[in-house]
Amino acid sequence: MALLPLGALVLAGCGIPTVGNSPGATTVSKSVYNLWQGFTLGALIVGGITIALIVWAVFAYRRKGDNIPKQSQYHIPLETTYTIIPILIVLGLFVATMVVENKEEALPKTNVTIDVNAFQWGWKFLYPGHDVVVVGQTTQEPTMVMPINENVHFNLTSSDVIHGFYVHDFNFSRYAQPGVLNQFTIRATKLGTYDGQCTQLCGLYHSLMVFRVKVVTKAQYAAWLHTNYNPVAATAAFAALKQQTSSITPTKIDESEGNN
Ligand SMILES: [Cu+2]
Repeated sequence: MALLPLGALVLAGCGIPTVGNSPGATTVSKSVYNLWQGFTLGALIVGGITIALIVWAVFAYRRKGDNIPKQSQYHIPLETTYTIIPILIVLGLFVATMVVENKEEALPKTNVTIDVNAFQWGWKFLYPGHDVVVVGQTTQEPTMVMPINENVHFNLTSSDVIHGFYVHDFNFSRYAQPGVLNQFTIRATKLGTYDGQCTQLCGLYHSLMVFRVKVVTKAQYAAWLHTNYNPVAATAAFAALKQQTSSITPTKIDESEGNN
């Protein structure tokens, strides 16, 4: 029984129901999806066995007379079993979660970096080293462009209050907090345009704080950077961001190479 959640995780590759989620468009979104499947199926199996045992006990041991049935308290082997099994299940869930979280938190070295800055009520996407900046707010939602099959390092900050950077198809959400630099790496594996939005109620036009993420090929990405080259706007945007974030001490980047 302890292996149930892990077994479900392993089986997740072959025709397991989606249980309300999808594999998404990144390496990590797929791991999160498989974890979700494992947790849900584990819960269904444990719940199913528990309900079956309750129903069986209700019918098999219903009152059959006035004699008190055989009592079996202090049954050490039984008590040990029903203590150890839940501990093993929790350990299995814990380890599976840790494996996926470590994957999500990994910061492999990469050449592609995007600075994301949230503000009331919009988003700024800056491309360091390329003099490109994309800004959009409320009714003019911005589109962040990123290359496929490439580890993209994100530096997420906020100019004012707490916002949430959330992309549904990435199965990923992270706070954008004033005074904090949140770093993460995303490796997109599917071309397409995905919806993103702020997930922290941040003021009057929170609901309009939406954006798009467009995953393109490497050639398209290079061409896009070239077309959007704007040193004047980018220099001003980088200077403004630097002023806001100068007091933040960034966390160390993992020096190891490797895929996210
Ligand atoms: Cu917001």
